[in-house]
Amino acid sequence: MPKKSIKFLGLDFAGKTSIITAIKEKFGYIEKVKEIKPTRLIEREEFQFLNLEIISHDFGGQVQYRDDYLKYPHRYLANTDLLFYLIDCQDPERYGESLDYFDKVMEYFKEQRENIPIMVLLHKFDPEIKENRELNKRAMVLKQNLLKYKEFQIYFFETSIYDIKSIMDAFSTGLSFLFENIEMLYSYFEDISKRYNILFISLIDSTGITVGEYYSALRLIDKLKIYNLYLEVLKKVKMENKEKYEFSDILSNGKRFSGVIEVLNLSNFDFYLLIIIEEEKENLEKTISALDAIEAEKDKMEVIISQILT
Ligand SMILES: Nc1nc2c(ncn2[C@@H]2O[C@H](COP(=O)(O)OP(=O)(O)OP(=O)(O)O)[C@@H](O)[C@H]2O)c(=O)[nH]1
Ligand SMILES: [Mg+2]
Repeated sequence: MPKKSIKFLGLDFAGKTSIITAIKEKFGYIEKVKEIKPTRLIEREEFQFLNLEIISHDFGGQVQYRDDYLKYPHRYLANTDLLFYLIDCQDPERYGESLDYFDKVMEYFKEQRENIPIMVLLHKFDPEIKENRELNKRAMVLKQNLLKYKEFQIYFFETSIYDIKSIMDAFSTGLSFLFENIEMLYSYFEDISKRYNILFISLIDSTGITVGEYYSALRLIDKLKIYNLYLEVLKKVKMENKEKYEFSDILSNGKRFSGVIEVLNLSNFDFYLLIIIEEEKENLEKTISALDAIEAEKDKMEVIISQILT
């Protein structure tokens, strides 16, 4: 099985161990997160994601450890496939220190000519302060500061442990870079979304990591609603050992949607396929036949997944 090494870096107290815990648990982790102690040196963990063996490294961020990493960067940073860099956006007094650390880490990758994907997480962007102007201005400045690393593909995310979707989005996007042909799935989803008027389609692995998704003009609030619904349904599907689960609800614009979550086995891996379509008023049959038509596309999905995994 191919091995991939992912690393979480950032200052102490940035929230690295917290988000790793959130990713692992997905629900009911807040109490657990509150008990997390500062990480000593590096915590290594292994998990499987589709056909990849992922080795995750949580780099303790206290200054004595940072000094060590930067003194022997080759020992710590060589063979990285994907980097998550967390900045505590609620602590502007330490932005300078964090940018300085980031700079030194990037210096190493630059010297090695390792053009790895970098996910920068502006973390602790909590729901109740998301709209705060001061915070958004600061986030903008941070992003501008990071534009100078032109040779790298840097992606920004605003994350919070109080919004599991924000964390899973950042994590899933990062992992998707580990697959060369992932674009195939994206364009396929875009294509069927247009053909069947799909509002949202997502292929999720059995541990809750999104492999690919596509959504047409959905408001954030609706995305969150659908994601929470998905988590709930996921619990039910798992507990009741169901293969398929249908549901229906209302969007923030008052329109009704129908959804289905289905367990699919593609290329010998279990996935959940989540599809949301807008309900045709007084024409439920049309909605149902659209869902059936999408189901008939499974063979195509199988082909695409197998190509991505080779
Ligand atoms: N408000 C808020 N607090 C958070 C969030 N994520 C983590 N925290 C808090 O931030 C503190 C530090 O979290 P850790 O996960 O231990 O930070 P770390 O980056 O692993 O720290 P080191 O292990 O020392 O490098 C804890 O008190 C968490 O509860 C978040 O999204 N919002
Ligand atoms: Mg930690």
